[in-house]
Amino acid sequence: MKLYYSPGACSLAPHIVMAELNMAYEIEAVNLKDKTCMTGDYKKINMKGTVPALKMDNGEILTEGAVISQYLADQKNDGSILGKFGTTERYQTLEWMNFIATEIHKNFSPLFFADKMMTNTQSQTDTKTCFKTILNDKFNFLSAKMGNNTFLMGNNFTIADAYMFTCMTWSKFVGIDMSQWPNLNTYMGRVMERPSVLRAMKEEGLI
Ligand SMILES: N[C@@H](CCC(=O)N[C@@H](CS)C(=O)NCC(=O)O)C(=O)O
Repeated sequence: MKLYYSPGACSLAPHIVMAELNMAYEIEAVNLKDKTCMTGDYKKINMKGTVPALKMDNGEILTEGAVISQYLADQKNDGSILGKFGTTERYQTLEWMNFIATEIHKNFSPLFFADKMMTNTQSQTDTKTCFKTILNDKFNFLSAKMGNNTFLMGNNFTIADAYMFTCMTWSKFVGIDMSQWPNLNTYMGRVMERPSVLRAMKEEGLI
């Protein structure tokens, strides 16, 4: 299978999942500015023009990162990074995935887009302040909920950790200081040490 990605974008999460599961995979970079990839017009692969997209072994394309990670975990189906069908653990992991997609990931996006989408500098500043405040709230919740847990689901690394870690790496680009939540800072360091995370980050040229 092949993952279409942009370095450091949300596509890093399924990339980590593929590495974690030791799958056979290829990756292809997408230029998100002009929506091109090695094979030409990326919109012919994913009409949405966003990453990630996964070309599955049957040639079909799957989009939406949270679902791609779920699909990848189900290929292995050993319950290691996503609980098996019917278990509470599975739905609690998916609960995290939904939270990250809707409450973390998408509240980062305006921090990247504000300068491009608005010409008025005061509007840019106000927009960024608004979304940073929202994210601060989410990280306060996350910090309290996690306490000293090793990973989001306790002792086991799951697809939700791959996604949460990916979003957290964006904090340094938008001026959110993660050191104000020492347990989250430690968590990021712990995830970063995983061989799968290092491998995926190296393959994207991030380290
Ligand atoms: N709903 C999609 C959103 C993916 C998304 O926002 N991808 C960003 C990178 S993190 C992107 O491709 N942005 C380029 C654009 O919106 O033009 C998902 O969860 O996979």
